[in-house]
Amino acid sequence: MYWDRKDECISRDELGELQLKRLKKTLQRAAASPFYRDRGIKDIQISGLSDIRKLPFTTKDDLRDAYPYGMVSCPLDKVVRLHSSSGTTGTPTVVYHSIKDIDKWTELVARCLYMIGMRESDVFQNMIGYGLFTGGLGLHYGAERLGCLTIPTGPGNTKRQLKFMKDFATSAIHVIPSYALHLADEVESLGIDPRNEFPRLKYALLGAEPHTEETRRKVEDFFGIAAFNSYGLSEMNGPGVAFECPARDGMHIWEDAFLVEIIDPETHQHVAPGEKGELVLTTLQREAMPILRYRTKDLTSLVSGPCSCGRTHHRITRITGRSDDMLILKGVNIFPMQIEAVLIGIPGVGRNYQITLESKGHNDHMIVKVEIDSSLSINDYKSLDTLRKRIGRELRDEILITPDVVLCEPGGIPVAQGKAVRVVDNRTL
Ligand code: DLL
Repeated sequence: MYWDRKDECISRDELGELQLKRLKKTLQRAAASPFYRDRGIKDIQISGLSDIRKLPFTTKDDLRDAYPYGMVSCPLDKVVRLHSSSGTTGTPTVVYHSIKDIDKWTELVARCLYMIGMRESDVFQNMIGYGLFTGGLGLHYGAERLGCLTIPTGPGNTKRQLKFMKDFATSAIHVIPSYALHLADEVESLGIDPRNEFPRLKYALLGAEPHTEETRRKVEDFFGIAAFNSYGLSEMNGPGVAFECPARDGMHIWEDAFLVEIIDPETHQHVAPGEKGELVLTTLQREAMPILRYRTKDLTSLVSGPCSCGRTHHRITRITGRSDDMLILKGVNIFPMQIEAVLIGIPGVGRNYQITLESKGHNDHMIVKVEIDSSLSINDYKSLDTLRKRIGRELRDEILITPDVVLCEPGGIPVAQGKAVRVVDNRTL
């Protein structure tokens, strides 16, 4: 029932001791990186876990500022891999891993998969992006460690996914929730009965973007399987940070690998137990690039009571949103500022723009409405067409998603009374 009973069912007292030991070691390691050296980490004394408050927060901007190597805390010879957060083509946030780091990450993912019931006899089809994104390789290594037959299809090419699912009798799929629904649509439009076509399919692992209980249920009912919520972020390895157990009442967050805090995003104080706030995480085992008190910006709450599965690690509730303006479309992280930066650089673009997100079928879709500047006429169709195509192309290069671009006259977008409303999210997912 457990991948590693000792670690997963450790008593809370023992876990506290282990965390303190690992936190001290982490600080020693972090102090060797230029970034944390400049922050005076070396001089901060930690005698208990509550002293974590003495440490500074780390943000995504810090990671960008320290690019490329400012946060590496071991000789580069020991670094074997880098990953980056999805969606950024500007200065990315890069995370480095040693062999040991990859091994620990793999163990955490294997622990998650074993927890939901997967075993070496399973056939695992990994429909998530390989490459800089952590979703593909992270799960791939974990599933191989378990001994599963692991099929690295990556995302897209739905017809081939379905063929492989049938031909190889796939029993577990890893998929972003919006793509799972798209897959269901495709099966339906082909007139296939999923329960006959994929009789061995048992599990869907859903992660990398927010989704509702309703989406989970839709996936489960359509395929006749169990779907599990999987949470992670590249700064903390990627997938394998928190995962649902069969009780599916919150995601166990692996506290032997991450120190968990929930803070009020405004005051930065810890919220009362069980209250919603921003998740802040500290790596406890990372060798190549320890990260202290990382502001994930993800909003959740901690469930600290015992779980029927017997694991002692606390759980976090489904992520309900973010404390910043990051959008996640088709699993890709996008900041509205990236869009603004592209638009500003294009001659003919006016003062105002607005981003609308919609659900098209089960897919997310982005419409970017842009005012033209007064040097252009709304009747000059040829110039407008060239401008529209250029905006589409440059946005695609930056955010990796092709939006619909709609041009309008100067003043065509209503000016908000207070803060500009840059994003209108009409998605139903
Ligand atoms: O999305 C890692 C991952 C891959 C997780 C595959 C799960 C499965 P990033 O690209 O760095 O890493 O994006 C991390 O995605 O801060 C959340 O805002 C969001 N996110 C990830 N998983 C979930 C989830 C990967 N289950 C950011 N529910 C995080 C809601 C999620 N949001």
